[in-house]
Amino acid sequence: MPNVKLYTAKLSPPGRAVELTGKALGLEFDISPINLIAGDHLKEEFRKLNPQHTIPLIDDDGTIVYDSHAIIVYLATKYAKDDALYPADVVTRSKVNAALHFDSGVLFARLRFYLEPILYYGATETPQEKIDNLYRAYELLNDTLVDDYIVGNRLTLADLSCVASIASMHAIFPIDAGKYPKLAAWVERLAKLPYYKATNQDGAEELAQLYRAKLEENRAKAKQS
Ligand SMILES: N[C@@H](CCC(=O)N[C@@H](CS)C(=O)NCC(=O)O)C(=O)O
Repeated sequence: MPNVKLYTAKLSPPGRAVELTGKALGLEFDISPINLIAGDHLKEEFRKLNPQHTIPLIDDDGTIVYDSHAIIVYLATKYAKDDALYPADVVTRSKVNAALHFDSGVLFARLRFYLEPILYYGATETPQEKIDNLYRAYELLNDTLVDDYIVGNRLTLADLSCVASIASMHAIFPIDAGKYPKLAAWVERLAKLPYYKATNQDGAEELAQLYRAKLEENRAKAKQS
């Protein structure tokens, strides 16, 4: 089986969700690094693969799939040895799907709308509402966590997707375990995965460092002008 080609960046939470899924499935990727700050994703060659110019994207022997949630479902459906990560039972699967949409529409969306103005458009301040929305997202996930994992008591795609966004949020706005105890315990549980640090934690910290450096740079530029 040829390795799946993955266009991604360590900084990218959805990119890390795909890498985490690869590790959980025992899949190797041929990684094609995309530098978002340098605009690699806006080049014609990449736009031909994904007109929406987002990473991650996979090329599986000519089959192109983009959007991390679509990718991880594709990989688990095509390559998993069993249905543990993406349970076949229709009710359980609907719960996993709900969490994937929650990541897409709430967790990653709120993080993205917070970070993008600073990373790409020179913003020096953030409206308080955007920060409040990140904390509300913590609360929503904390309240969702009634078991050890997002769906029941075993790891599924739901966890791998959400933890990529949450780790990035946590590296910028640390999760207060007193306020969000179930969320903090869930992050600690996932952090025990043998591949977690290299595949998720390091990239989340790198993203937080870039965010801090950009904020400082934007503020210095604004002072000069
Ligand atoms: N829903 C998409 C979001 C992907 C996304 O927005 N990726 C960001 C990097 S973290 C990106 O490629 N941004 C560049 C752009 O939108 O032009 C997914 O889950 O893959």
